Amino acid sequence: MTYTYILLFFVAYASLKYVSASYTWDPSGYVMYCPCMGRLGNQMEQFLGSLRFSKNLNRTMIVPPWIAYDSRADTSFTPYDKWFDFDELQKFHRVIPMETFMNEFASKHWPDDGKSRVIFCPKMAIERSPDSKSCPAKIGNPFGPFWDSFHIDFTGGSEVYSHGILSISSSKGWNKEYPPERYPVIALMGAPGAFPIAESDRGLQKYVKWSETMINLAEDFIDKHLKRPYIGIHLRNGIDWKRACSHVKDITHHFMGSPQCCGYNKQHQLTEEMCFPSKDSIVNKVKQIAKLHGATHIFIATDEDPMIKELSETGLQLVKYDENYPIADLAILTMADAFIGNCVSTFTSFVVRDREVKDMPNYFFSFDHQHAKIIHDDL
Ligand code: GFB
Repeated sequence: MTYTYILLFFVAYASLKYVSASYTWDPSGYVMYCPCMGRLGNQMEQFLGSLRFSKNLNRTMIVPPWIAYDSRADTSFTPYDKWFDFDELQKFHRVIPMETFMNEFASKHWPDDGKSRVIFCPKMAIERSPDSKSCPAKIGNPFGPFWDSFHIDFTGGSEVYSHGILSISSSKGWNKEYPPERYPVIALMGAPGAFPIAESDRGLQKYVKWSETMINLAEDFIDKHLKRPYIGIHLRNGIDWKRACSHVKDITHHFMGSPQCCGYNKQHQLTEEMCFPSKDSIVNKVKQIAKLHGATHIFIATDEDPMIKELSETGLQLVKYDENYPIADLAILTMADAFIGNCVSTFTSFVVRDREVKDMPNYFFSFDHQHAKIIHDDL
C-alpha cells in the first residue's frame, strides 16, 4: 500500500514537472537579446533590467545563456538553469529558455524566411558598422559566436530603434511601432537593461535563486571546509582591475557597480582606494568584521591574489575554493554570515543584491557608509 502511494507521488510529481516545463506560443510576443557586454557580473546586472523591460512590454523574455570566456578568450555558453532556478523567474514574469524557444517555436513562428529575423539595433552601433548601414550584430566576439550557437542569421535586416530603449513610457511605443503580429520577436543586439542596474530593479534579485545543483555544491563545501559564522570576502585585484581603477579620477558619473557604495545620487565620493583597496586596509577590515561577527573562518574569492600571506596575520582560518570556478565562489559568498566586497565590481554587486533581498549583512573594503565623505551640492 505504502509503495502505491510513493509511486503515485512520483507520477504526480513527474507530470507536474512536465507541465511546468511545457510552453505554448505567446501571441503578445517575445524579447530576445545577446548578453554581449562584460563578464558574469555585468551580464547579471543587465539581466534584471532586461526582465523588467520584457514585463513592461508584456512580452515573454527569452532567457539567454550566460557567456563566459576562458583565458584564451574562447567563448562558452551556460544555460540559465544550470546555475539558477528557472521556475523562480516565472513568479515575476513570463520567461522561456532561449534553447527551448529555438527548438520549439522558431521554425514555425520566427522562420529564417528572409523577413522575420530582424535585428533591432541602436543608431550608434549602425553608425559604427563597416558600411554604416547595417547592424553589426554578429561582428566580433561574443556577438558572432553567440548568435551562431543558435544558428541565427538576421536575414530580415535591421531596424534602428528611434526611442530610448529603457524608458518605461516608451514601452507602449515599442509595441505600437513593432506590433507582435508583425514582429513576434524583438531581437536586440545587446541587453535592454541599464548598466549599472537601476535602483528600482535591485529587488528583482529575489527571483534569481540558486539551482539545486549550486545549493548542494555550496552547502557541501561549507560543511566540509568552513565553520559558521564565516565571513566571505571578494578580492578583485587582477591587472585588468588595476587598470580600470586608474581611471576613477576621471569618472564623473557611476562607475560599474559604484552606486552600491556611492549611492544612485552620488552622495559619496568614489576614490581609487575604494576601487583598488590597499592590502593594509583589507587586512584591517577583515579583522574588524570577523571580530564583530565572532567569526573564525574566512572564505576568500578572488580573480587573482588571495593575499594568503597578508591575511595569515589575522590568525583566522583562510579557505578558498579549490579551482577557479566563479559561480561557486558567488554561491558561497551569498551564503556567508557576513560579506565584504569591492565597491566597484559587479561581481561583488551580484552578491550584495542577493544578500540585500535576504537582509544579510554586507560591508565594503575602504568604505564605510557612516564615515564616507558626503558630496554636497554646493561643492
Ligand atoms: O563578473 P565581472 O563582470 O565583474 O567580471 P567586474 C569579472 C570576472 O573576473 C568574473 C573573474 O566574471 C570572473 O570571471 N572574477 C572576478 C572572479 N572575481 C572573481 C572571484 O572572486 N572568483 C573567481 N573565480 N573569478 C568587470 C568586467 O568586472 O571589470 C568588465 O565585467 C571589465 O568586462 C571590467 O573587464 C574591468 O565588474 O568585477
